[in-house]
Amino acid sequence: MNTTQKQSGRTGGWATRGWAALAGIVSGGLLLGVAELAAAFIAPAAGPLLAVGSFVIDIVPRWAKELAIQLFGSSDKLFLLGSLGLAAVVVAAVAGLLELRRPLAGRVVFGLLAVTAAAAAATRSGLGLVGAVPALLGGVVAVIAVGLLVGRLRRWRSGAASDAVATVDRRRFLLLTAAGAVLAVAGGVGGRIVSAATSSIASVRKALRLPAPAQRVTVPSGAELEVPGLTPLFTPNADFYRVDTALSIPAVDPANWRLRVGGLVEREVDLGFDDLLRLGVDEYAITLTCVSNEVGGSLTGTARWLGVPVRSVLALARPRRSADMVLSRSVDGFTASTPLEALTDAGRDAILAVGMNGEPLPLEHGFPVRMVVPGLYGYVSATKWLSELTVTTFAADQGYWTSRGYSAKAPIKLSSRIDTPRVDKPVAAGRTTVAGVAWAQTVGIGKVEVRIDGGDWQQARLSTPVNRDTWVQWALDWEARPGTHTLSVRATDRDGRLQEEKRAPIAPNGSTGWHSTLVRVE
Ligand SMILES: Nc1nc2c(c(=O)[nH]1)N[C@H]1C(S)=C(S)[C@@H](COP(=O)(O)O)O[C@H]1N2
Ligand SMILES: [Mo]
Repeated sequence: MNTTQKQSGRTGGWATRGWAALAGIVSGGLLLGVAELAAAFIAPAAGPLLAVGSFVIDIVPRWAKELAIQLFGSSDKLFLLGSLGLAAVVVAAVAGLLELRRPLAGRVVFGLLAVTAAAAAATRSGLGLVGAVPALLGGVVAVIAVGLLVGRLRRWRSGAASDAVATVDRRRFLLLTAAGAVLAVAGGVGGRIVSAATSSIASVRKALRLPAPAQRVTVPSGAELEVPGLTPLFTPNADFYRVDTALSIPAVDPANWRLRVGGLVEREVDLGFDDLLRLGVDEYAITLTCVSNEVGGSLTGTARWLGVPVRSVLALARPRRSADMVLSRSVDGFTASTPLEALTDAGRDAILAVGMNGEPLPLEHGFPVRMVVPGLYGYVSATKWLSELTVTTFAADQGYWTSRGYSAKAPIKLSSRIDTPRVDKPVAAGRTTVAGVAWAQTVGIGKVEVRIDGGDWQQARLSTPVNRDTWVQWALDWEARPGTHTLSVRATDRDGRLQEEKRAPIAPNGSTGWHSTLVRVE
């Protein structure tokens, strides 16, 4: 074999391209690894994956977000990060190939990637220019790495005057690539370890002692029907649905937490965590519901919230007459528009919650302070990681989801759901119990009816309601005959209004329709 053959056969060959792609992937790994490590010391949100991910969440169209929630539920963010990671691998491989074809081309790609991620981090994380540092550092390392690795590769595959020299170049390329890969992984893992060690918020939360409520929720007897498969009256924190746009959970230390109340007020107010608690904490049972909950869906849950009435805080600021809305803001930029009267009405328990089911709020549910307003969908009321209340008007301002096509005002719609039996679990013929939950926050459930196949509507028995803001459980005994049956449910609230039968999608202000399910009896 002579040298010229070797040259054309090698640099253009598939093997060479494979090595170049690998060099690109290792360089991309170095970009991420170095940036994540640097971000661990600065702020987790400044890591390129999270920064670009947050940016994507804010710009993707509504249907894509809905689809993601529908397909992946609470794992929607894992899916997003996975897709981004996959895309990063592909782009990095292409950058390696480009660098092989034309020196500098791959370096330019990594430079552009780093600048994009840096811009996303600077604008998204609220960190400003500091947020750009990790991605830029990672970018510099990746640019150097891809130049070096592909340079070596080119020498190995083409320049060799003799096989001995080729062997040396080959060894150098492989060694450098392996070293790069090890460094990339070490950077990523190191970043994780450092951020776990420095994110002490979990331990701050654990150590936090909240005051005992002056008034506790009293649970009447008969509030819980004992039916296997039925949703419990209070949803354990670990099972409580989670919906938010936050890729990394904001870390807010109650010691540094401030709530600023401003806008159309007589007096601006700035409260710390203890100031808030001094206004008086009580316990409230409230069923929270997401606008994205489909008919029969599970994006709803009930907790005993420990909190302070929002009206106590607003009373300090004294809203002006001209105001009709409060825009609550989270440290992560999310906002919700809530009618002012829903927050000042003494008959409605709108609260700033600090506790959930006997514990401080879990980090993912808004630690240390969130809003909870009975009767309004979460996106217009339940701001987590709360930082600011701006008293304003619906004419002047709008919340996060309103600018993305959802209604500015969104009361929760009267609804009911069958929990058992389920379509995927056949039941034995004979006496069985159909059961589920129904909710009409602020009004209360008056009646729940069940229809089996084409039969008459039969009235179900109801659990004793805790209050008008929580769901009730319902149950109906049924003599099940073998075969396939259709069960349907509908509720009527305490004002005598029947649940809407007509199907409506979740956008722009919540689904409607009676829940039905198929059951196999054997
Ligand atoms: N900061 C922040 N708060 C938020 C959201 C969010 O995306 N960011 N989502 C809202 C929505 S749409 C709902 S339904 C509730 C869900 O609260 P949970 O996750 O505690 O169940 O939080 C609300 N508060
Ligand atoms: Mo929601």
